[in-house]
Amino acid sequence: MLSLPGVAAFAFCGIAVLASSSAFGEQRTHTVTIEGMSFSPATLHVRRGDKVVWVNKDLVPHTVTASDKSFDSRNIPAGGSWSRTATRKGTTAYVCAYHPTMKGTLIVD
Ligand SMILES: [Cu+2]
Repeated sequence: MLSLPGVAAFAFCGIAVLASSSAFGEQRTHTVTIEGMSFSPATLHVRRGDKVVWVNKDLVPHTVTASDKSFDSRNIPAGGSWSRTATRKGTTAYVCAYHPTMKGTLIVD
């Protein structure tokens, strides 16, 4: 009988560690390069809590604007960058507001 609380505490601890490593584990940073009027990679797969940096290597400004308006970098000047932390699970398509043929997809698990 005395061992039961110990087992329960150990099990709870294991669950807590698993939960924290999946939802709030080490934050990773992913980079999307904007170059030649396109996003590369066009489709990026990240985990919730990860940081995504868009780097504009073109000589003209661009934006990173979600089709559902959930995020919008506004103007990213030539040579500039913009970052955000992925907080919401799901798939979000985005475009450059200046050049709507530039399309990207952010997938957050
Ligand atoms: Cu653009």
